Amino acid sequence: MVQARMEETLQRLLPALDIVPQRLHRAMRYAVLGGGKRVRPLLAFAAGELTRADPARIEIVAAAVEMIHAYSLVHDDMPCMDNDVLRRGKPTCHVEFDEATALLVGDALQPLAFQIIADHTIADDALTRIEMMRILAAASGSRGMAGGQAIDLASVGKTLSLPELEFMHIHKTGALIRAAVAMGARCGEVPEARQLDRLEHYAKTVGLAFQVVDDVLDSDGSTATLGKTAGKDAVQEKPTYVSILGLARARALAEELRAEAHAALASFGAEAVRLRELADFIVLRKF
Ligand code: GRG
Repeated sequence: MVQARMEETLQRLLPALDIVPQRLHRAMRYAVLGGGKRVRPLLAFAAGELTRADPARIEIVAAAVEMIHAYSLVHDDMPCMDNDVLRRGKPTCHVEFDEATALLVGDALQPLAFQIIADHTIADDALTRIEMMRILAAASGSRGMAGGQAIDLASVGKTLSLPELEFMHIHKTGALIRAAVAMGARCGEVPEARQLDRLEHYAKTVGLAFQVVDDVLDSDGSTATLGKTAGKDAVQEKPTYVSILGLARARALAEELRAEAHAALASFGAEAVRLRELADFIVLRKF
């Protein structure tokens, strides 16, 4: 099972608790281990399965993406951003430790993600390995996740059009999801450009679907089930798919995106079964 394997991999790749500075390492492990759906690792494994990649390679790529994701959640929860106290059913990192430590957790997890990629043979040739680092760096930076977060922070209390909302989410949430698929696929036999295009389309579509469902769950789910504070978007006056479309149309959009994701995989055979299952999971999940 991917989740159990990821837990073991992340345990191994994170600095041990007895290494100085112990408190920072404890906080890094707190932020990464023992929680989360591991959707990005699941996507990396599913894409790697499509290209017959060695799971020992995929787990490294998946761990790198998950470290970037975990850092983004730690920073997002801080008082200067979303100011939340609950994440993955536990107190957020800055609540459990302190703000300076939470900041440092992000500062340290980001380079660790790139270090583990550099330390392991995740593809046959050096150029593909560099390309994978470039994909992760671009997905994380100001024209990817961090840029999407900047737009998100700037849009509080504003009305966004649907294309503007989509632009924000393609960056904030979608970029890292696309990177997980793109990197997972590159761990194996190099896919043809046409196959990569189809995978990219799939990843873009499930990335958006993920966010639409996240908005639906925030509006419709409970804090206990989600493990994070429900109903926050409305309280914080954040534009969401639910605030723009209403709950029923947001749900319908998620279904349309699920169908589009399946269509993007139509030319693949049984090797894409996990990617199809994940498109279903992302749309049908309740947490
Ligand atoms: C701080 C640079 C920086 C970026 C933060 C990801 C993000 C950008 C903010 C998180 C805020 C948020 C609720 C985004 C909506 C979608 C999302 C990424 C949810 C959290 O991801 P999950 O559901 O979390 O995969 P788990 O805990 O399952 O890993």
